[in-house]
Amino acid sequence: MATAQPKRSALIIIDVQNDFCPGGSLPVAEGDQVIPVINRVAGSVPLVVATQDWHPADHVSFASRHRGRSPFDTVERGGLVQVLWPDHCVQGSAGAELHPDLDQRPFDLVIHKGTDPEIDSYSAFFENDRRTSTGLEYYLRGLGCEELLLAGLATDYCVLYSALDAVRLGFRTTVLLDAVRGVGQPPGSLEGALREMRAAGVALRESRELHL
Ligand code: VGL
Ligand code: ZN
Repeated sequence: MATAQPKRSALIIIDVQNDFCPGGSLPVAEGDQVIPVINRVAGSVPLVVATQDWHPADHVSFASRHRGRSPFDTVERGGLVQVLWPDHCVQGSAGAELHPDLDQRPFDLVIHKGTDPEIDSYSAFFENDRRTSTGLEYYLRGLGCEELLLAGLATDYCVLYSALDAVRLGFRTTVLLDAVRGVGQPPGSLEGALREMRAAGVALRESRELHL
């Protein structure tokens, strides 16, 4: 279905929340440095979607829920490897709020993900079973969107999973390298993520290379 005036491209802003920025509970180095780049790009794209990691206090991804485990350990849950994290982005907490410097005025939609206590959800499109939809695919397609720009946190987790799902769903997908930062845990995950995205057909570009 196409609308009368399709909004062919969208910016997807992943998890630019206080807990992922310096001072937060799961800080990404230089996480806040993506904000000015994102604010600039968001003003020139017809459709802007932001995601918020939005976990219940007893979420399965929190190391605190697993006796004897520490953040960055891994456990297996229902056939999926789950990295354990410090408590972060608890629903309604200050850490879960979008960073105050992020300009929310151009946002068309905000999606909450990771709300099921028993499964993590890195991708903006699917929970980590890669099947349970957030609905974002239908929203974008319904508005005639074919091309996605991805930005935000973290390169090696939520941006990676979102980008891989986006190409799998058939969107032309670009990750804006100056508008993402990574966790870098385990060591090498950042380089691995870039390699995986490139191999899957995700374009990796600096924002100044865009023709907006
Ligand atoms: C993320 C770890 C846990 C992310 C979310 O936004 O990349 N990483 N939850
Ligand atoms: Zn999370």
